[in-house]
Amino acid sequence: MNRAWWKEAVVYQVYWRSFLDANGDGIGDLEGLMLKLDYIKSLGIDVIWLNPIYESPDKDNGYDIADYYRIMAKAGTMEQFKQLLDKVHELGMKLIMDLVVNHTSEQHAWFEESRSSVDNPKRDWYIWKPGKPDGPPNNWRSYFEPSTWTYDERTGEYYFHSFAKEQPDLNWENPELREEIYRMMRFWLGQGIDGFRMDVINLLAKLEGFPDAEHPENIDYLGNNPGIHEYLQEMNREVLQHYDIMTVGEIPFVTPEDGLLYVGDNRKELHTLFHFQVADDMPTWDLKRYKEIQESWYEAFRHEGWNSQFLNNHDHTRQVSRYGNDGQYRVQSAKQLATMIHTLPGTPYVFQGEEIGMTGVRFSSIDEYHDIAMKNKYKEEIGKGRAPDEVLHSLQPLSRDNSRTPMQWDSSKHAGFTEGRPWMQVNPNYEEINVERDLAAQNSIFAYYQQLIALRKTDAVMVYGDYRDQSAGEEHVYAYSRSLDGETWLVILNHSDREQSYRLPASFADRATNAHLIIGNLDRSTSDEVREGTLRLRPYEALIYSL
Ligand code: TEU
Ligand code: CA
Repeated sequence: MNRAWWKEAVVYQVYWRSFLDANGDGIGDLEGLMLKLDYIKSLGIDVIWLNPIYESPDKDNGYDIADYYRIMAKAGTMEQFKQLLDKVHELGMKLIMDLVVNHTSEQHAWFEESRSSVDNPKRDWYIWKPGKPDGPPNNWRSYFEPSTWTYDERTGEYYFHSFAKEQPDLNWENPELREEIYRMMRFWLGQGIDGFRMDVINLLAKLEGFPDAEHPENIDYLGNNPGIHEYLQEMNREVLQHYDIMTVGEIPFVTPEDGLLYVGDNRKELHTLFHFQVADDMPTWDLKRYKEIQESWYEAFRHEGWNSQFLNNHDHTRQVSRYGNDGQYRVQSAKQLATMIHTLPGTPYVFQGEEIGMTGVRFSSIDEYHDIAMKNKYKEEIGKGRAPDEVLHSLQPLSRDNSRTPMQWDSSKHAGFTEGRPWMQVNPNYEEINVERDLAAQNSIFAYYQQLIALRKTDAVMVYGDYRDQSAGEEHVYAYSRSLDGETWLVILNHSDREQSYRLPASFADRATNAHLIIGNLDRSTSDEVREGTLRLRPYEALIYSL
């Protein structure tokens, strides 16, 4: 396995609008992020991933870009961005930016031209089709709307959008458009950024002929279509290969085998990817499925390719609420999930607030939510005659806003996020869960993350070790080994709120006599139990032994 800095790195995702507001307008900003770089550094972070900061009407929180070369006023100025980048580099960290090139905002000048007439030179930069006599060109569903097509009266045709109607998809078949995107990428790389997180990058190529889908609700026809690898190889040739950067593709609907086509060493496309098998298959914790997913990705990427490990981000409900226990065992389970994410094969991601165990939220009215995905779905379901309360309750657990509430810095008003009125309500639990408290406490979640992350720097086995599941058939215990150059680590995780016991596999009997604890999330004073071969695990206990 080739070594690389982005394999050894730990990435921290900054959803800046909810991070820290420095000017009191209620919205986080670049200035606020600059004030907290030392905090991020102190966690041991190597790379910051910044969600989109480009000029945008903000229908989808910056994922609807109106100008790729400007920074939205809410975030700050280009001057501040340059300062931020310098400071990140001074601290020895790197910065990767979101690249959103599957679609733009409907307010992008390109789209305004494109929609103005059928023979505008930019008509072909987007996807236009005449409808069928009874409606849109096909029956596809979009992520955020019942149809991928919106009728535009000006020219009497429909335009295509994988997401909201305010987010028309670009037509990657057009070579001028592609060249224009590459130019923009070179501009940002020229500023000195260290890579891109590429938004839904596998959606660029559309299915030839836009045939009706048999199961329109699956929406998987939107991605991984023929032609995608040619685009990514061209992007690599034209832009990426000329820089020492990290590229991580957001790749929904991808299987491990197809994943390798995006990140295989000889493919000359991307370095690593986010797949969504966990998020899509596991609304709640499902250890059996999780083990299968890890196993199949490890097998596929064993000799080449590189995975990413995460359980939450700005689209997916906070992990301690969704996959752990955000009540009695919040602290234990937050540390336990971290132990897992940082020891599985791949680059680990920390989503802001995860490092203090921030939880999801249940607002009492739809008016307190902002997420366009949730709001559109709410309207659609109400339109079918369902009861508003019931719809609200059904959408709450996975609402994207669970992860978007402001960062909880301290116990002062609005959690120290803003001196103004926050754009989104803070989670009411901020007096109990906040950074100030964690920094002051011993054994905090934050301190545990620091220790885990530090291990990645000193112990290559954690990054490059061979993976092997050591818990086949166990219902609540996930145990696996990582081995490199004669060193073996055994990770043991109790995924339940009850005591469990775990017997070491017979093959470890000899080694176990020398076992010593590397880290654990609960007090454990001796290594006797593991040496004897059977461990009693307390609720959500996590242990790493060196054998
Ligand atoms: O998300 C795309 C998206 O919705 C999926 O990746 C989803 O998380 C996955 O299929 C699992 O179900 C990206 C951005 O992260 C999101 O915030 C934007 O709204 C969206 O693209 C459109 O740009
Ligand atoms: Ca602000």
